[in-house]
Amino acid sequence: MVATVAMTPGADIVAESPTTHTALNEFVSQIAELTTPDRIHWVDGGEAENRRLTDELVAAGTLTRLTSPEFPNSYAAFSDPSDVARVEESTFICSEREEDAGFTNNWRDPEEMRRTLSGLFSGSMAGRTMYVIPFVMGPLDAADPKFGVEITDSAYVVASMRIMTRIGARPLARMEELDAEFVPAVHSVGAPLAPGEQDVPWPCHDDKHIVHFPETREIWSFGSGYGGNALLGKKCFALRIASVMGRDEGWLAEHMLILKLTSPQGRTHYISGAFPSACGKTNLALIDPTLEGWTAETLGDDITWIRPGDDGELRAINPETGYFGVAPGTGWSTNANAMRAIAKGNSIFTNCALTDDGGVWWEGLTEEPPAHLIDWKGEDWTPDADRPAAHPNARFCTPIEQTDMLAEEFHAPEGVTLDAILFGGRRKTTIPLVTEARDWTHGIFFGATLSSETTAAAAGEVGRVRRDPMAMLPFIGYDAGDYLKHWIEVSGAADPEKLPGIFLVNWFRRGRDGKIAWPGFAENTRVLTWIIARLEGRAEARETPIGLTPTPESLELEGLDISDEALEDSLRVDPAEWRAELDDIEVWFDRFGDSMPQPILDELQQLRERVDAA
Ligand code: GTP
Ligand code: SPV
Ligand code: MN
Repeated sequence: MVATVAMTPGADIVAESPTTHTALNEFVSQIAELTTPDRIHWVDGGEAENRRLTDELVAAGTLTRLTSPEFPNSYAAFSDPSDVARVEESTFICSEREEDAGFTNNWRDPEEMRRTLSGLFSGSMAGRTMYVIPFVMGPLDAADPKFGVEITDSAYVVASMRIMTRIGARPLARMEELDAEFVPAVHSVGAPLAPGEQDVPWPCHDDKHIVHFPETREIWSFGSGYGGNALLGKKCFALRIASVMGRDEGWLAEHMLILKLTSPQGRTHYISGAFPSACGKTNLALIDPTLEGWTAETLGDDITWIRPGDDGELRAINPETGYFGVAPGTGWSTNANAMRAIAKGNSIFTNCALTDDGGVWWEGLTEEPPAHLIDWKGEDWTPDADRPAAHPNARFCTPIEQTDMLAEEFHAPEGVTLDAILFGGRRKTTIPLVTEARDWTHGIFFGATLSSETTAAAAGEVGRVRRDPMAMLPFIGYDAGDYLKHWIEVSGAADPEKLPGIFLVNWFRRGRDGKIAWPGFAENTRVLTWIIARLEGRAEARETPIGLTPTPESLELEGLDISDEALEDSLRVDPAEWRAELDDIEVWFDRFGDSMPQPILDELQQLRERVDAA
């Protein structure tokens, strides 16, 4: 395969291209003409290429090679301090009609945005290499594989995409064979180099634009090199654009983990869960059950595509192949499965701290910090410093195949049948540990009203309660009311008997002592087994105005370190708290205007009546 083409005057991009895919060659030619890179490199995704790119990134100072045997074949990256998380304010949905973007998105007129983008991207790759990354989201042998091509001027993005999804020669060959459509995704850090100009380790630009054209299924990202802003297969494609594809084709693209649980009797259950960013998906996806005889295996930790199957069941796949997990809080005591995967190496750590022995460290990796570190900003750090050593949104990027507990169904293009869907948020008050929905519509109401305190995963204030429907607030690529309608419609295409149960969970509620009441992490096993027992008709539940909650006796609590008060605090349904919650939900629903589906409004009305009667 042709690797790199120098863009000398008169270079024939199409003749030098490794593919006969006409639309792809046209796309690459157009973007090269617009962004004027020095070279074009077609990414094959192989070992040799990766070695060369990482060597170059080390030479450029973007990556630091880790020498500690605890992190084999792994690298640390440090971003510009201004480029550390998704930028929701600078993320745009440019549908033809404003109402198709809905109130949860920043809408811009597509024509106006195209003018802005052609200004921003014009010459933006000068002095740099333009990488062409063919990729597929989900297994390559899927019935209808979803291809994309990311063009980027960041080798860090190439190395990260190689971990996060299936890239390179194989998807390209299949794309060509099928003459398949692909999502064109253009990414530039927005830092052209003048001849002879010295590069910086983390080039980026203050004027960030993360742009989606839902009708033409295009992505344009400018100015950021970080995570969801730059790895365009992830949030931009697999959630925002895929949600629009799913709306048109009858499936769902969701911000969910997928977990397989096997009971002591050998019965298997598949559970997906939507929690907002930095609210516990990766931790739950990698749970080590604390109850005898139960085993957990994972299929995914961030994104799930769900389609009605041939027999009326809902089937789920993970379109990704890696973790881009929150590092702080990840350690042997909280998430040993993640640590085991990380220990196998082949990882990129971004905005963690460097240890003196050539490893990385973040808050929570070990109980006691090392005596000296280089913090994520490159400064000396000692435990008496009054700032964290790793950025709160520091991430590990690690291949999912390094997970010991990976379920073999991860590779199955047909996916797995979901038995339960969890919606969860980070709430200090109001929301009990677990509540079962009475039926599917009630469950969609749980999703529609999901709320959480904001985290460091996105730029902006941390700790403010915001509504986050299905944990998809920053990722729904179209009108939020239409999205809820689509959830109702997808269930209509399924067998009502086979619909998964829906449960609202909250690991973060505070008790009367002000501390998080529920031990959480691995002990969430006890919530999962209650959920499964409910699905199998084996567990008691309390009828409350908001849904079905566990009686203390129905939870398997043996061996759990929790006081009676803390347990009561985590399970409590408080009518006064719920009256305040209802007022807030009403304000939230008003924002949907006419697009809120009537069945969800009816749920609110019924909840109001039940709470008033309590
Ligand atoms: P994104 O990758 O941003 O989508 O995040 P995520 O939803 O995968 O969240 P993750 O599992 O990485 O957890 C984020 C933070 O929540 C970490 O600091 C965890 O330590 C904390 N956390 C996760 N599960 C629990 C839990 O059960 N209880 C408590 N108290 N904290 C938890
Ligand atoms: C999230 O914010 O939900 C993430 C991290 O998973 S990012 O890839 O940056 O979107
Ligand atoms: Mn996420």
